[in-house]
Amino acid sequence: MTPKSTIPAFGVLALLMTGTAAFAADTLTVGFAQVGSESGWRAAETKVAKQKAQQDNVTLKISDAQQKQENEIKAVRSFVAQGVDGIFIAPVVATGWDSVLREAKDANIPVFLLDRQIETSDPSLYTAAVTSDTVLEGHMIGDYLAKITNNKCRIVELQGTVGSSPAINRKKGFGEAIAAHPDMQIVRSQSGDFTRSGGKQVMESFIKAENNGHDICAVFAHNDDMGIGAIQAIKEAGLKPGTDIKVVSIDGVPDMFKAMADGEANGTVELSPNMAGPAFKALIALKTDHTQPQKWIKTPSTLYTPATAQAEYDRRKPLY
Ligand code: GZL
Repeated sequence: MTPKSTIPAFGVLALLMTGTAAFAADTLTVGFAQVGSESGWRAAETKVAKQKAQQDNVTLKISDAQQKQENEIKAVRSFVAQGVDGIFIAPVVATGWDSVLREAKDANIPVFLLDRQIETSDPSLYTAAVTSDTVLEGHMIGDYLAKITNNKCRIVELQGTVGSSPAINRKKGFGEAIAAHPDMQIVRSQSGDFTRSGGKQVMESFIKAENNGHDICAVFAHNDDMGIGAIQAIKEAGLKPGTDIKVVSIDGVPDMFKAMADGEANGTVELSPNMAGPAFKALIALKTDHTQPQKWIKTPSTLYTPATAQAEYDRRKPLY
């Protein structure tokens, strides 16, 4: 393991030439403990991370935890043992990170959180989090559903992974938005674990429990993949998604734009898959001139509706 204080050979050349310690980005190695490949958005995040690493000349090592925290923790320990220059974690759940983050800190390896937050007693255990405002996302899609249903709707909710920050926060934001409207209520809520199959299975159970879906006004899915699974369940029940049952969700993956263009869904809030890009930039700045990044590097959240769906689908498809 290279002691963190040494400057790699290439860096020495840079030092001689410029007289200041410089880390050429191609000397950086980053370990990325990725959640898994549970959704189209997650796959896009991984794809973009590889593209950004190439652009920034960073050596990127990605581990797929298959949505298990113990696998992510093992991966972080392995990255520490390898003496990487930085560690990215997309924390599958929000709790249980302090101990392994302390090991990274003791090894003087900066940690960046990507797309999800953690609950910790010591925020110094990570350098920065690159995420969207997931409470705002829930609020935005809740306000939009109120608008398209004239503030009256019996809603079923497909929650994301239990204990994950986006599931906790999107539920909070959506609940705050509909609390303003007494005739809008969530009548059933269950986790579909951010997957299409999970969304479909849970939606099938909701439809059975709600008069074969005739008593459901809308489904709010914490991500597009569960929303797409719900669309399949609604169709198999002989109902029209987008009209008999409104479909709103979050992520902005191409298949959700396609569903909106086909009249089978009603709205989504886009989540940028580019979380690694800002993290690479912040890590390089930290390594080259000790610039401390903001603790929260926030990515934007944008509402999209059927009005622009086809054009947005055409624009996004190549990225995914
Ligand atoms: C949200 C991100 C979520 C996506 C899902 O920031 O963590 O995880 O919304 C993914 O598609 O599973």
